[in-house]
Amino acid sequence: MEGLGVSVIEHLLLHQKENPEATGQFTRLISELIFSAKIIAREVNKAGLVNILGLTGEVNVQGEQVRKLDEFANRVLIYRMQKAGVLCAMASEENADIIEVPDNLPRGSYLLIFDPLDGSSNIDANVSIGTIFSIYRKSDERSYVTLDDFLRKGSEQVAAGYFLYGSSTMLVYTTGNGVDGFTLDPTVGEFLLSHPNIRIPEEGKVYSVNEAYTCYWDEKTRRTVEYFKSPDNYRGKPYRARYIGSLVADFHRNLLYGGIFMYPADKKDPAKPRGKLRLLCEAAPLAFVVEQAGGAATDGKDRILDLKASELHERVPLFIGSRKDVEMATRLMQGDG
Ligand code: P6P
Repeated sequence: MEGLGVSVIEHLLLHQKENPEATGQFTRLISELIFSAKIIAREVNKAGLVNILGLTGEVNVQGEQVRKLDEFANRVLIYRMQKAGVLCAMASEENADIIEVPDNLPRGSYLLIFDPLDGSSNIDANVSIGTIFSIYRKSDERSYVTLDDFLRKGSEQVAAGYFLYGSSTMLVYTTGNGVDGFTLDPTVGEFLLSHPNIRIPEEGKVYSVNEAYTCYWDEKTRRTVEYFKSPDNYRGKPYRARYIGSLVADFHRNLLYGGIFMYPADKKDPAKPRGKLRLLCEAAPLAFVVEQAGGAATDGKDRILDLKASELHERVPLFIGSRKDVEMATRLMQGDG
């Protein structure tokens, strides 16, 4: 029936036979993520109206000032996902260590890694921000969880995606059978299928990078970025510069329109020689999404999904987006361009 729309749970069940992950447990996991995102979206959308903006005065494991919405989103996700009965443990960008499900609560066989509110430095300016999530299945029958359960290759993810809190609230995710986008219809409180089978254009017209750091890049990085600004690239004209400074917003625009997002290694912070973005809760989930949409993601040398994290908050350079653009950037970063 026209106009009634397909909710994300209906969509998941419709494709149940294609999705080995679309078990009752997995559907419950996605449902709880959605419920959490609706609560977060409610606060994000009224952030300007209540005193939830500004800083808590605390600092998170990344050494970044924690804004109240960051903290709120983290608390909502941990609280709801612990009660969902589908996880054995989780990890948050905001927490130094893994978060186990308490013994008095039901457990499942999934592991969840998330960035509760990425782009938080933009919260006060009403710029789009997002929640990024990555889902693994526990790889052994042991009842207990260790850090090693999380230090996996991104290719082992069973699902990944993000919520984007912008002009509308969207959910974009994959279970390994392509990428679908859902938009929250606030009048019915449901995420409805709005972008079925998203495919990223093979080459883009946009490059996204913070060029304020040019002075901190090595020569290969500078040459790679210059390529996209030059009329001598394979398009024969410069790419357009677009950089929001909110990863989910920059990624989502490039996913729909085509383009490349780059956060290269730089020398601005000796504590972060591999750049600012995290492998497990940012690069790996977005790499799964972009590859399932026909794009690519590398660290300037290797495929992101082939990288095995050695620590929970490992950082990684990120070149992600349209396949041809990422392949060219990676060749240039290897001095082969
Ligand atoms: P910079 C936001 O803090 C974030 O983690 C990503 O959302 C965004 O892509 C990046 O940092 C922006 O970093 O150094 O350009 O301000």
